[in-house]
Amino acid sequence: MTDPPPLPEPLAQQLATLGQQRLLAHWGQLEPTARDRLGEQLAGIDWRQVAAMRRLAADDTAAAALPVDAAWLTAAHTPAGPRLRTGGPSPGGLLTPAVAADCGTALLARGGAGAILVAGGQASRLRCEGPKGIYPVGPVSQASLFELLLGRVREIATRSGRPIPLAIMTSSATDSDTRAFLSEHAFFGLPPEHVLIFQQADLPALALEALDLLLDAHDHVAVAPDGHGGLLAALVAAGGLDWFAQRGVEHVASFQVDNPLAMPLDPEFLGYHLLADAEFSTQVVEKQQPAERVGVVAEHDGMHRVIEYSDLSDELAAARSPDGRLHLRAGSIAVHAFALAFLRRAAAAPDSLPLHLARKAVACLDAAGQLQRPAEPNAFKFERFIFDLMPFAQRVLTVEIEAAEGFAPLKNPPGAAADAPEHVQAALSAQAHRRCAEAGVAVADGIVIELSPAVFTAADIRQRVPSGRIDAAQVI
Ligand code: UD2
Repeated sequence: MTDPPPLPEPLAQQLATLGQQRLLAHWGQLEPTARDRLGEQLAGIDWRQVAAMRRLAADDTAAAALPVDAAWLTAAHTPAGPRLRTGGPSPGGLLTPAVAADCGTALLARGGAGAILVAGGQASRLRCEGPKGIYPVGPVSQASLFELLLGRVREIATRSGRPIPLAIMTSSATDSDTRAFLSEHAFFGLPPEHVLIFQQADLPALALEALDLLLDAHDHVAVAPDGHGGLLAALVAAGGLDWFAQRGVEHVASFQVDNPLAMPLDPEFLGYHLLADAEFSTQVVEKQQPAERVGVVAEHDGMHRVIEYSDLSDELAAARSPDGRLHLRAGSIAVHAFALAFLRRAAAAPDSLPLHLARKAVACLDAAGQLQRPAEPNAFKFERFIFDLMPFAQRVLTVEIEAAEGFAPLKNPPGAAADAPEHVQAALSAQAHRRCAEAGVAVADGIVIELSPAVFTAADIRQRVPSGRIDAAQVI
């Protein structure tokens, strides 16, 4: 038998410099296609970035891990902003709900709004097979997250009379299944020329102590998606900023695939964003309990930031204002609006999105080449967070929304205490009950109902329920 071809020299040298030759432990036994796969993966790794990741992990003290210095955080407070449907701080009387809604409607009507759906996560907490977006959550229809969210974009575009270009971010974990699912369902009625599917990058995991890369197959390095912050670089690489601009988009709203109540294209929200001339606006819900797993928007010294829940000390998370509300209570639900020009500027700035690291249990081969699935963290994973762009924005606006109206995240498997499918379905049905009550439609007690994405107003409901009464489960 002839020896297998060696790895090309510059790459072999790179591995040797970083002491990572053990990634080639099985090279000699690999079939040619498997060898090509590993060779290609190794060639695609940004080794300068790996060196930076190792430095970051080596300095993984509590202080180094904090995205801001402790003094900034201690002095920070909750920023003021308007509240959806009820207005709020209203300098010059500009920020009224009606004026804002008109302004956002005008943006939609001139085709100036686009959207980005973030759908690259691995859904590890939900423990579902395949991308989270295909998970059925419609309480009556069993419609998937994708069907509900894309349906809403489709219906808003129809009402506006203009398409809403939608970019969907996938990852190596979700890309092929997402593409197959969406094309099988004809993009849920969105015009294919106004849908751009782009894939975020992966980053290798590093072993906790040695900071070495890991194999999770003889021909594959253990990697994970680079966090939702990966969207900026991936969007640029896919030509997405130009794609939006060519379609006349001026502002882009982003939202997460796990929240079927998300309302990124709400005209009033977009209107506040425009009237405030904000480069980065974000929806927040009032955080009630210190333990809620949402980041908080904080402001100090003219700068806004999102502080992730895991980065907030117990003491700061629990601090309360004299009125009894949490001191840092602007809970981030990851629904943002960006000026497209701001995204361009941020994309051009080096290091606008720093790496965060977390200790995770990562499946990997042991010294004998057997796959192990550790129960405890054995590696660092690295991610970028899109909200880290906030300090780069000239003007940031927070818009407070009712959690019941815009935030029902699917994070956990059935039976979990919170954010499980049954909680999401209950939230969707409860919203439908409230809308029916407002429309004067009587719904029998205990009936599960659901709003179709085409329902916006009380008049829509009355038209769909001419009898004025609902006695059995139904999609309105
Ligand atoms: C996120 C926020 C948290 C709060 C909460 C609301 C972060 C770090 N935390 O917490 O502050 O807003 O959501 O629901 O953002 N995703 C990707 N690629 C990745 C990783 C994630 O597309 O590499 C997507 C994922 O598909 C999901 C979303 O980002 O739609 C959030 O990911 P998560 O569930 O891991 O975030 P979580 O719940 O820790």
